[in-house]
Amino acid sequence: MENYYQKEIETASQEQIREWQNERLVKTVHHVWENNEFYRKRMQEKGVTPEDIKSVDDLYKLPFTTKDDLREQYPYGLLSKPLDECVRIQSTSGTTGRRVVAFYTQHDIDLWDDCCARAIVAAGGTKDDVCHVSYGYGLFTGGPGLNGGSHKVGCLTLPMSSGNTERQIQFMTDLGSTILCCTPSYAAYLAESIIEKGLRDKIKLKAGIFGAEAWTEEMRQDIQDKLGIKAYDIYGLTEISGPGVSFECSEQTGMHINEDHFIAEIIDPNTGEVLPEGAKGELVFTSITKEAFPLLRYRTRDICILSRKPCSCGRTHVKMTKPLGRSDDMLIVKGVNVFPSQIEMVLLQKGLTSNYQIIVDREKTTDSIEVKVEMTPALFHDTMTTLEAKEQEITDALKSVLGIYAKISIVEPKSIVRSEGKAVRVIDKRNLYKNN
Ligand code: DLL
Repeated sequence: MENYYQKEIETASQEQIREWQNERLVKTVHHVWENNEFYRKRMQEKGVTPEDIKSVDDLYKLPFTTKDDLREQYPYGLLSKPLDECVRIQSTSGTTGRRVVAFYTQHDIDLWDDCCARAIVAAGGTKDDVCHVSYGYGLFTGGPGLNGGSHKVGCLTLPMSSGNTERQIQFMTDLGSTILCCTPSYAAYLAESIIEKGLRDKIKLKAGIFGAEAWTEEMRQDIQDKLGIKAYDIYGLTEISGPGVSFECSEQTGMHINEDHFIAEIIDPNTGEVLPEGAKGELVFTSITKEAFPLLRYRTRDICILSRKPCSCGRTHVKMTKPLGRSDDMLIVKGVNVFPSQIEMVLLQKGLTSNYQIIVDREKTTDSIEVKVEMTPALFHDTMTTLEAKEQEITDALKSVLGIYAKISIVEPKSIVRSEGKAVRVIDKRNLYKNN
């Protein structure tokens, strides 16, 4: 326990954690009530005032916040601090018209960095490590989050960002990277490339901090074996700050949620009812230390289970399972959040119908997405455009909306199987949630 980054906080008693949460929740509720019209109205609609919230026991009285709220309030509607006190914006991956932006004061960045630093320390990181950050930098939170955490731990930080695998491996061998931070699929790709190049003996990696997308235990084992490291999961979402909302410790049996900053609840996604510990349901977070962009009861759509079983690492903060699925239809393809509705919008704009199917697959370590859509009579009679040209036009339009390449196949009318119930729009062959 020598190198604990914030030991007093991470191993605090349940009573102490509750005390922090009670006090910070009350403060946050007053803060949004006084500084954010959206929240004030929402609370008034529910007949709640800040005086009704005295402790975590009153949390259920507060309204939920959803991704749609964030989209509708884009860009400034959920800001709870004057813009001139904010120093950073980050955004979810994707898309025109559906962007979600999050704002940070310097205080918010400091706390986010702390959360990521805890994750690095839990993976065995110290100031003597070389922390190789291959999450994307920019609007995506992965790069900036782990970068900040690595600085706090005092590691030598390599801000590699994603891509350019040759250069990644060269720096990794030349500079002796010891901790790798990236998506699990990129880690698997890097591992394969390292082995193919015969460089396995030249790397000094000891740990990996992998998240931002679902991955299975088999994938963990495979990466661990190939790279000779211990692979740790890390979870987070842009709306709540980014990576580091929760992270794995040496036990590798779920991720500790930073409960001094976030209150977690599990709800029934259909009724909104709060479920007891151990029940499977949708994870909801209330951020209790953020200034610029605090969220009340934010519905993550991630399906999880919480556990307060004592952990051998000594940390007392509640653990969440890996996400076991989603309560909406969001896909994560090549690390990018994709909603089928975005694809449908493009198809309809291009004169096609909603008879389409999205097939997501993973060839070794690379995700692919194919959209099959039925030809319409109008398209059929348009002798001026070839099928290939139309496919290309839709591919380009999808690329600009999704930010990733999707293969388009225009197929015969009525060739996509009709469903008697809900249409099966998405076939995800990756089975990423299968053994979680
Ligand atoms: O993915 C933040 C992040 C960056 C987390 C780097 C970990 C490492 P978003 O792009 O907003 O933020 O996507 C958030 O990704 O609601 C989950 O569905 C999914 N997700 C994140 N981490 C994990 C994980 C970042 N460890 C959405 N396992 C979340 C499974 C994850 N899914």
